[in-house]
Amino acid sequence: MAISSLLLKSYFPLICTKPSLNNKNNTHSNSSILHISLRTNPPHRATTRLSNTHRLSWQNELKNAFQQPPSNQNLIENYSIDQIDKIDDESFQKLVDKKCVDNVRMLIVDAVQNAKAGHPGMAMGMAEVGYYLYRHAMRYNPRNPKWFNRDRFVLSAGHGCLLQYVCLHLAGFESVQIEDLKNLCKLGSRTPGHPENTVTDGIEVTTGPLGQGVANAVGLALAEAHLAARFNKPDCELVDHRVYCIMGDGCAMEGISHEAASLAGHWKLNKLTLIYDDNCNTIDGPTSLTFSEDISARFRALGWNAITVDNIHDNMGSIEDALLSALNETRKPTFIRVKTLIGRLSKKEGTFKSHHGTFGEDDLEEMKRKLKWENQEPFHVIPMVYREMQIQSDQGQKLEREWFSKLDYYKSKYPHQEAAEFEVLLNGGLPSNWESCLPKWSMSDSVDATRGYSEKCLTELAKVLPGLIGGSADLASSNKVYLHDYQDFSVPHSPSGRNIRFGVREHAMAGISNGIALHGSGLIPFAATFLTFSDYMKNSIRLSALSHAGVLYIMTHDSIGLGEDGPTHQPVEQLAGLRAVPRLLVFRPADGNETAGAYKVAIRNREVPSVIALSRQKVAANLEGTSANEVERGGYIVSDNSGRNMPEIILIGTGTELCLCEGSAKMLREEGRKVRVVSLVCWRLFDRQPVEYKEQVFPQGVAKRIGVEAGSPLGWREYVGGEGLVIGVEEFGASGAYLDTFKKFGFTEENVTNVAKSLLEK
Ligand SMILES: Cc1ncc(C[n+]2csc(CCOP(=O)(O)OP(=O)(O)O)c2C)c(N)n1
Ligand SMILES: [Mg+2]
Repeated sequence: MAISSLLLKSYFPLICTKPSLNNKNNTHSNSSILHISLRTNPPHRATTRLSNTHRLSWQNELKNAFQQPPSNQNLIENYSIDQIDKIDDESFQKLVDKKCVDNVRMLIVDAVQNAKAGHPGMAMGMAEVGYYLYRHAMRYNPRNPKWFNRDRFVLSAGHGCLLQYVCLHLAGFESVQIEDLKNLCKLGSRTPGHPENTVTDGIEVTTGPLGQGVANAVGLALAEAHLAARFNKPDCELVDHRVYCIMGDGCAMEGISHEAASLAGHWKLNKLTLIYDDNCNTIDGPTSLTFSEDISARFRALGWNAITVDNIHDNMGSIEDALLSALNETRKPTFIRVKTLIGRLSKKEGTFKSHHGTFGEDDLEEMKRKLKWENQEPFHVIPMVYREMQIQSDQGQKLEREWFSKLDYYKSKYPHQEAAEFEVLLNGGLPSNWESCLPKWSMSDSVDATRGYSEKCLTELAKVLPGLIGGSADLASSNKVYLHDYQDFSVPHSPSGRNIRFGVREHAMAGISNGIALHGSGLIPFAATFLTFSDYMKNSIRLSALSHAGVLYIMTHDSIGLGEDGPTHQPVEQLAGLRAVPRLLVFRPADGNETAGAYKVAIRNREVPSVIALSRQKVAANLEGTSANEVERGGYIVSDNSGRNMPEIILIGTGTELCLCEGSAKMLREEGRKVRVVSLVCWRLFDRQPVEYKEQVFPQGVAKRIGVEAGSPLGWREYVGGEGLVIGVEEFGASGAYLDTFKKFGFTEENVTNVAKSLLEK
């Protein structure tokens, strides 16, 4: 039996009285609603019970619009618009939905025409889906867009953002007014060319680079599954929301979506629903040029529940059936492949020409004629459309209120461990005085690699930070990031586990981590791999910074000092590239204490991602003169024998090369030289210091400076100045024992000393 008929059998009446209206232009009351009832188990489709006032207020609008039966004749049986008052509620609602979708499409067209920019194709093709989600399926409260238990929506095909902006507007989000739709893509507007979570309330994550949103959605769903397992009680489900994500052909082609989908299937994230806009077109032409695999079969093979909706434009109810199937799925994420026509309504319908750009005047007229929209001003909204959307948002507001009562109950019933922890998470995940857990090292402690000191930091942090969760892309033992006191995140066995096994999937790891961070529930994700493979996840790291996702990137094997694995594994240009990413904090700590200091700053800055670059080779636990606290300044004086005078030379190091600078400084000082050593552990933080402080560390009068870092010299000129020298790596490294490799590229105390002497003698 078809899914739809199975579900139709489970219909049951649900009457909801409408709470009071707010500011929208209508005066109707006591309507009942058609929606998916999520509050029954298993979820059902609720039947329509429309009040007379509600019907009356729509009647004229519909009569005018549907003089002729809509092209989709199967919408209602025995069609006669003159008898609209006799049409059953469900059919009536279908006409209402159709009219609302028409309005959505026209707003998209108006916005593009007005801005003379934008991407209407996907937005018009997916208008039914977008409308349906915001009107009938999702739980959200526009009056509190950050309500914890809201459903999360991700538009992985970010170029289609107009669809989301229009839906947010109609649903009553303050962040998108008609004025904002008119300002599409304008500088400073709340409706930028791709959705940005830091600009527009109601946007959960920043999307645009195709495929990223799929990984973000997996991260959001993981966060939900994890928190539900940790906090829900048989008598109180505090964490219970769904994640909806729309992806396009481009997302389907990008590798990151495959990596992320593979994990979602493996993790059985059944509350994740991915809706694929199968419109057979991308920018350059039809997908037949490049894409011929059976994508549903691919998702099925990855462990997903895969459904196809092939006549959405004619039958909006088909998406409802698919969403119900997703709701009833308890072991798999759901993939809904929706066949759509890109640019639906326009003359360019079904072709890649509608992907972006405006419409010709004749096309515009034709579109208006088809929808009986000729007499409407641009950006017209039928008042009852607001009303429709408000039904859903009112429902969301009610659910939110109920959730807060639930939270009160939870706090009274489970006040200790659970409620206290949940409260910490809701407040951002940082309990007071958490920093004091960080280990401290003294000069008598045995040597280790900075990745080893990092492991000790993580072990302690996990005990005090209830939200610390993360893992590695199959290098947990090399990166030393496994939280030994905790289980793996694994469904169904241990979804409360805090070790995430990402497998060899760096790109998805970073995208998923962004989703976890932006779940906004105090989870603090970390993601680890070798520094050289940061390139595989670079765009996601960039998005962490752009979208204020405080992910900790723990990148070990941070230089040619990793030795034997050779040039393929030896990072050279990565530090320079990462330092160039705006906002991103890149730390390269020199010893145990600087490692602890890096964690302190990275974790404290919850809206900024950090890279902590760590060594494989061993260094002192506490190099004399270093300080965990000074790390927040980004650079500081570690040692100096010049007293009140200016030093003759400054040796500047980061990470494992700082001890080379110290060793060399010792040799030079023995020869009577006045030498200063500076640790430049985080360039960006140092750059932000006051001019006086920077002058104190690097006095202009001291032009003889040497930068020592086993990586690309790019960027060092800023610190060593015009007369200074840089000892860096300008090749791809070499396979060999650590000390041999270091020697080959000049990273020895002797070489640093010789270079310093040559500079001093100039
Ligand atoms: C990683 C990435 N590569 C390229 C682009 C540029 N781009 C934007 S939309 C698009 C075509 C996407 O096709 P599809 O997802 O099918 O969207 P549709 O044309 O159907 O709207 C491309 C290549 C991008 N945004 N991200
Ligand atoms: Mg497409």
